[in-house]
Amino acid sequence: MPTMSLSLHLLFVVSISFLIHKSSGSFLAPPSSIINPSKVKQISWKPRAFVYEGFLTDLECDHLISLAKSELKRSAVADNLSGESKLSEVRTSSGMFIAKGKDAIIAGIEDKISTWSFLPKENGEDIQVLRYEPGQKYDAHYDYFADKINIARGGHRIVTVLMYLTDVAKGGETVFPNAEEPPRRSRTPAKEDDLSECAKRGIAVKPRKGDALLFFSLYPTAVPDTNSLHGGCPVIEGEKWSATKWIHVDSFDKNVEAAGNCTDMNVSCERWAALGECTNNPEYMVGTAELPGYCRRSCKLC
Ligand code: PD2
Ligand code: ZN
Repeated sequence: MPTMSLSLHLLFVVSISFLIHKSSGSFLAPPSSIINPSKVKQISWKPRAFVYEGFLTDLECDHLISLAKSELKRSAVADNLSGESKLSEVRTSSGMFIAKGKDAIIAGIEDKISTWSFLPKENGEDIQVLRYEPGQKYDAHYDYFADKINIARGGHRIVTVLMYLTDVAKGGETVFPNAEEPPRRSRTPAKEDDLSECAKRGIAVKPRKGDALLFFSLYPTAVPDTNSLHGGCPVIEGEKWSATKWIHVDSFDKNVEAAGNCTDMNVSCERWAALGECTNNPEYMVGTAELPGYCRRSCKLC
């Protein structure tokens, strides 16, 4: 390339990166909101699971922990039939939820998750931050639900993004006991000596501060993938902090907006409901998720 065009080319590259930094509002540090596909390594095809090395900055990890620290409560699990949240020995960590877009750092993390997963932010639940002390674990489970109540809001969970906020001296790996060893995987597995016995029972990811694991709980056909069974191995030494974003096939926010709007829009709603209009005239009284009806409160829908 002649000297003149090389310097022009360099000028172009520098100007573009300057503009990118300027548009993200930061002149000093490179914007952390950019997703770099070369940092993503596939660990399994059954289930489809990938690790992004350095997905979160140290600042983002520390921020999540500091928001969670004073709010932790013993973690619960959903009952398979009723969908109700209950305490269980299956899951012995402590955790809390951080409201979507709580501050600029949380919104930035949610932007990155959305870009990486190709799924809109509105399909995601609030981020759950978890702390595991020695001996604490999350037994093997599916992230998709078996009960109708939990599916009603946003449909099935399709993707989980699990972010590791600390290194863990020993144990605490996320393990997929049913995963099929792929003929070739692009991420070199951790050395056997570095893994706990629990992690050796499947394909495992060793927690490393800033790394994130993304896996699908459904096949592309939307059928639940039983290979996605996974667990958090007991922490043996040190403390593990992680943050989970569960993402659904549809909006997780839509129904909340509708529920927040739980009013009758006609003074006669109560009388009409008593006359059986909720069933006789559901288009007007009840409506649909997209177009809520005029008497949702009197029809006891919210
Ligand atoms: O923290 C983990 O390693 C873990 C493992 C399995 C978290 C979850 N599942 C989850 O939050 O669903
Ligand atoms: Zn899980």
